[in-house]
Amino acid sequence: MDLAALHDIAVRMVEPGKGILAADESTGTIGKRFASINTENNETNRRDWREMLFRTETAMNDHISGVILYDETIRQSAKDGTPFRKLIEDAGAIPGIKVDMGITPLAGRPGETITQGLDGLRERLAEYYELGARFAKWRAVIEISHPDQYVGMTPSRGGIKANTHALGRYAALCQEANIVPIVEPEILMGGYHSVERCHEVTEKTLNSLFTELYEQGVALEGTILKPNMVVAGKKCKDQPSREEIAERTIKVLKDTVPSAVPGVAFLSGGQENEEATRNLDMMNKIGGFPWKLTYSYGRALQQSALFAWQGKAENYDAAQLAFNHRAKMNGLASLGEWSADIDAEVDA
Ligand code: 5MM
Repeated sequence: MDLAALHDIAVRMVEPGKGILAADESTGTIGKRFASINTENNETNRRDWREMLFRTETAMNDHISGVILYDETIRQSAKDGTPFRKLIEDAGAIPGIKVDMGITPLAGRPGETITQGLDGLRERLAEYYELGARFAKWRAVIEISHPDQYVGMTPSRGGIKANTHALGRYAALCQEANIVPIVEPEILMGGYHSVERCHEVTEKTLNSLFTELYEQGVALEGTILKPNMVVAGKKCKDQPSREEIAERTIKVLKDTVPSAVPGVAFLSGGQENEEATRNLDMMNKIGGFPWKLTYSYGRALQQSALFAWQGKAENYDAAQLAFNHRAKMNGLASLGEWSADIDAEVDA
């Protein structure tokens, strides 16, 4: 393991004013996104969509530090034959790869899931390194049960432990292959739970995660955390203010994440575009923490571009404008320099 090289990549991934584009939707997930714009989920459409993103110059050059790719995408080329890897590198961004193989029910723990993909991971990582990947991503999914459910409430201690253990094993294998691991324990934000409950579960999960990373010999200097923000479930009646979200998220991170970690790149998790930008901005306006706080958004970076595109070549420019805009706004948020006025003005 070359720790200096891993640290260098991790620092570049959270460079000020930049963040990560999560374009690693599996074929099923991209199908759901395409269904929302009545576009067929075939290889040509997936290629055209992602080529449009990777060729958006201002966004890619100025606001995207790295792109998380899916297995199909890291092997794919643009229409003119240029490998996607090269398009990304030419924009000064780092190619990354999703290596988890999705979730399956966790035996013995009804209502909980475990992420698959450890078998054969050493060999897959070696191949992905050859294909140009310098960081990877593994997502664990933690779901909070309904507040009225007392028997079998989730997540259980065992469920958290199983998922964070897998994240630790994945991260150690990545570093052995000189690939920076993004560790993503996502507490889902659907549901009725309160912000207090999300706070409690996020704290337990991150505590367990950093214990696992320590016990499995993972070097934190070469690791990036991709967590959820501390929010209430979407169906909860009492929604916290942006100040409360920012303060609780910073508190949980300070209580659990060692300062050796170079950066925290949040997932958007179903937040509205502007909401995800605004919450990140608020945290950076408050400041006073040892790590860089930035974005690793999928939907919150892509959604407006997807709707502008509608699966049609004639909407290419409109889609690039929309992607540029969201990337620029999130770039500002990563510096604590965003405002709703700038967002509306530049959008217009
Ligand atoms: C982009 O979507 C990623 C892959 O999801 P699937 O394995 O379900 O296809 C996903 O892991 C994503 O990187 C994170 O959830 C963050 O994306 P959002 O949209 O929540 O910012």
